Amino acid sequence: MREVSSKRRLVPAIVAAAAIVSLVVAAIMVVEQALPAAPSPRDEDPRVQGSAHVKCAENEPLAQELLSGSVWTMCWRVDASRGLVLEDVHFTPAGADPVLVLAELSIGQLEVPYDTGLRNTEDITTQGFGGSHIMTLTEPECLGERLETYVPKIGDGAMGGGGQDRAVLCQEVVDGGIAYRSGDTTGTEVARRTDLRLSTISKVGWYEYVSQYTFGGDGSIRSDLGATGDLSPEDYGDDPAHGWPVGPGDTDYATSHSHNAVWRVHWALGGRGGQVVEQYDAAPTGEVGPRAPLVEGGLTRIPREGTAQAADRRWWRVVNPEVLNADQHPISYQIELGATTPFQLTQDHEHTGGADGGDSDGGYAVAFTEADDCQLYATANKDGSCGAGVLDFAQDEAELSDVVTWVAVGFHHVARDEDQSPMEMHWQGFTLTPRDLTAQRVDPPSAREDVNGRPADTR
Ligand SMILES: [Cu+2]
Repeated sequence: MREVSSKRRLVPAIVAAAAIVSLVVAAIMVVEQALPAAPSPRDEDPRVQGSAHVKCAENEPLAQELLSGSVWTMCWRVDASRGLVLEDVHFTPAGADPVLVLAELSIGQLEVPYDTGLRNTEDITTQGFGGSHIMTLTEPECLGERLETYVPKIGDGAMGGGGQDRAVLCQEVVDGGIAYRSGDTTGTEVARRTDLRLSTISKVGWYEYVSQYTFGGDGSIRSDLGATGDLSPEDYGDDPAHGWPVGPGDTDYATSHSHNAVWRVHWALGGRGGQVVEQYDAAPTGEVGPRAPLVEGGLTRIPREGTAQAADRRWWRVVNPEVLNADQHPISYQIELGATTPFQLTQDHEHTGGADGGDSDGGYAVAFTEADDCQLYATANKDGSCGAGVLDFAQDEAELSDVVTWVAVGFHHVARDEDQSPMEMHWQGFTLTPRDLTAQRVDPPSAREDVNGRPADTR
């Protein structure tokens, strides 16, 4: 884009010159445009796949073009424990080559401890979001396409018991609202956006959970867990410190509890391996400038496995330093938690602290571990030989390259009268946002195609 900008600055001179000169210059420019662009490091990198034709082990690949002209492509399957598992997730920005973003994305645990201390469940490892718990979808649950896959009746089907093809995945294109609006003296640029939304419903006890992944036309990935169904009929008391009265008057205190969700995000940005993790922090320096307080921010590399806490103005990113966008910036994705309820997984109590930046009680907002196909669950990991959970996985502080991020997002549920009945859906989740994946927004309107950096007329 820098080359394009410098040509633009030539335009007034060309207009002012003699007609024959401008014709010659224009001819040169046409020839230049017809030549293939010099290959960028991204084009040369063999790990960036030349097309998003993914091969999937179980189901046909999903592919969806959005209003921005960008395309998402990926594989999907249903795991007996984790439910919906998305694999080989590619984003193709409008007019550009596909970029592999994630090797895999799924939930890694959902525990629901009750505030009285009398009950706790680990829904993913004891019941599971797949198998008989994943619901067949009907029209009210899915206005888009309902996709079938084989679902065993018992566990993963290894013990027999049969199964059947059922429509369990919803693929929808949803309105994402206003993508941008920007008016100036030459006019107003405005566009809406559409997003690809994939969802499943899993019934676990009295709760019914919606696993929802929203792939934005802008390259963003939003993971959400929605909870509906009904309050557990067994979990009522009379202590206001542990519940909220949902019956008439001072009766029927539904016990408060937490929905502690941890997602497992296995990165493959620009190809598997070679991923670098960084934490960004910014803080006021204490100095005050002529108009405002000074704030300083910057990146710190997280070279090894460990955990990290949320803090004001803090975020993390996973970078592939070998793959550059057209601005010569390394491509990356940012992990954004928004405001969430912090928690400590019940099974992590025995641990004394995180390996890197975690607080003393073992809780974390995000954890980074080196990928291991045996390390699938944040707690109660089924194959104990490689550790019981995230804190075990991170304990040897291995160097990070093939990175898995564990994202912990809690929801402390204090019931209210409106939760009966059925309960209105409540949501918790996080967003992965592209940072410098492309040199500009993926779909600039033609009038803004040359805006990349400080506008030339203000320099
Ligand atoms: Cu709840």
